[in-house]
Amino acid sequence: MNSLQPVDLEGARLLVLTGAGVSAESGLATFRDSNGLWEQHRVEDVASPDGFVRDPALVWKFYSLRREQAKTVEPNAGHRALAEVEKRLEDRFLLVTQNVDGLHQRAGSERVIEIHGSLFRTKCSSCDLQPFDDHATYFERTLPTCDRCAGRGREALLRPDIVWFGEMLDPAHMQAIDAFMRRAAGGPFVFMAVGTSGAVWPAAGLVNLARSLGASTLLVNAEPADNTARFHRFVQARSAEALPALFGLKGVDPR
Ligand code: BV8
Repeated sequence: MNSLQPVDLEGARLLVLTGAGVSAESGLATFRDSNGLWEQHRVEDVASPDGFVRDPALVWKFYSLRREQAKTVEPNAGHRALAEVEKRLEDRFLLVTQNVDGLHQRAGSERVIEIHGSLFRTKCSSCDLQPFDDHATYFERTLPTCDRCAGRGREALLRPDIVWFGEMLDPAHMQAIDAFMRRAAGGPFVFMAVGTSGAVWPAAGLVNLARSLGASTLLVNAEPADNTARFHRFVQARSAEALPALFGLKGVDPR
């Protein structure tokens, strides 16, 4: 059913999983669309620990370019609709995003779990230095190093605080998602995925856990995703148009 009739959220808990398609409406490239990020770079070269060891300057250039781009764009009506519905549902709402661009937070979302990390946070590639907010860009060959390691006589590069392929997601994030879903299982529970190709695990498997806990599941995407069949309802639409309508939000600035 492709209609944009509002989702029944009466007394429900709602978990929304977002992907690059939500930020695409703000002008940021997705990963797997034509002309997407992975057309310009091989995943293993710029989004894997081995790629960072092989060519850290290339990886820092890739993420520095994305830091610069993300700073030039604004949240769109899809981001704002999600911030709006969070205000209505409060602790009955959780936003889990694969996006690292910070646009959800800039739109006002607070109950956000960034399961793939954040573009604007940097950490040490070697020690357990507390990751820190960092909007700097690193295009030169001289790359940032960890002062804490230097104080111990070791040289260690700083790296983006991003979950790369082959790296575990933060167990605390997965536990928080699991706890939210199990609390939701006792009553009306809606799981919505928006703007994601369902290609990357374990994010792509969250719909299965939600279904096993009785959720009604809805996919909102510009085209069918790899896991469309796992959703009770698929709305083929652009997220910035669909989300305000599905949440029954009149007057959310359509910009
Ligand atoms: C893990 C970094 C356990 C952030 C990302 C070998 C070894 C280890 C693991 C694996 C392995 N082989 C496979 C795996 C699992 C692997 C995986 O899933 N691989 C896939 C490719 C098969 N997963 C992992 O490695 C994960 N870790 O499994 O650890 C482990 C550990 C050690 C050893 C063994 C196991 C880590 C996954 C996280 C990877 N990091 N990115 C960054 O650089 O940004 S993933 C990357 O893809 C992004 O985070 C992105 O968010 C994510 C998903 O992509 P999407 O968001 O869905 O974007 P995409 O372009 O694909 O789709 C956009 C969709 O939007 C499209 O469908 C389009 O139609 C739609 N759209 C476009 N415009 C709009 C729209 N929809 C609506 N409106 C619009 N306007």
